[in-house]
Amino acid sequence: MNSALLLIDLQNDFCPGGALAVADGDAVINIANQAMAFCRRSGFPVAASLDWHPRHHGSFAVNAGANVGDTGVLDGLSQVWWPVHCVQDTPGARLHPQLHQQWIDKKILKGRQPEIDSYSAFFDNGHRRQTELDDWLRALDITHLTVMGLATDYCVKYTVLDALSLGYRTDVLTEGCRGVNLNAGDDVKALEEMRRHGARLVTLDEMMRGD
Ligand code: VGL
Ligand code: ZN
Repeated sequence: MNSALLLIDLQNDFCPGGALAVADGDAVINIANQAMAFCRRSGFPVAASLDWHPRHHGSFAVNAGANVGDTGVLDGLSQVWWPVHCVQDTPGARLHPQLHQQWIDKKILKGRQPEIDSYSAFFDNGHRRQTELDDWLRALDITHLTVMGLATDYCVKYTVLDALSLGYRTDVLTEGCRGVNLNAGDDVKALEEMRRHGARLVTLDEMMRGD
């Protein structure tokens, strides 16, 4: 079985001090470094997604004239309004400085189209366009993914659900995930939803043992 590691949005804006900070978000950087070190020893490739929005992105509350955290409609799809975050080429959009990013084999930039959001690293939220990720994984004959990152209840969840529907055996490295939790417990619910759809919830030890 050919495995790959997929790191989701380990960017400054999702870490404490950032524009869309996830509580304890920076605690997962060390887990990502350990998981990447294991992958290098095992010959498994590492991909990382980055939320990469233009300044006029439609998901930003200020651009919609709405309040952060409320829900509205963007191009026909339900949309949570977010603070301005991960604007292309700004410090907030950079990968966390402690992440060993020289070990990343492929970066996937998402959320670049202003009229649609893109939580998943595979597709935009309307499943209208694909990123390069699936083609890249298929070219390497990858059948098994381990996914971790920020945030559990948005980008990790939608990436994992798409990975499962694309046919990947998908493990979620739970220690490496933290949630936005607009509502208390959203992270736990998201993990349960991923599990129900066929994902396996694993620890770093389990990943490294290869069970
Ligand atoms: C994310 C909200 C908005 C995420 C990205 O990475 O989970 N969440 N943009
Ligand atoms: Zn975003």
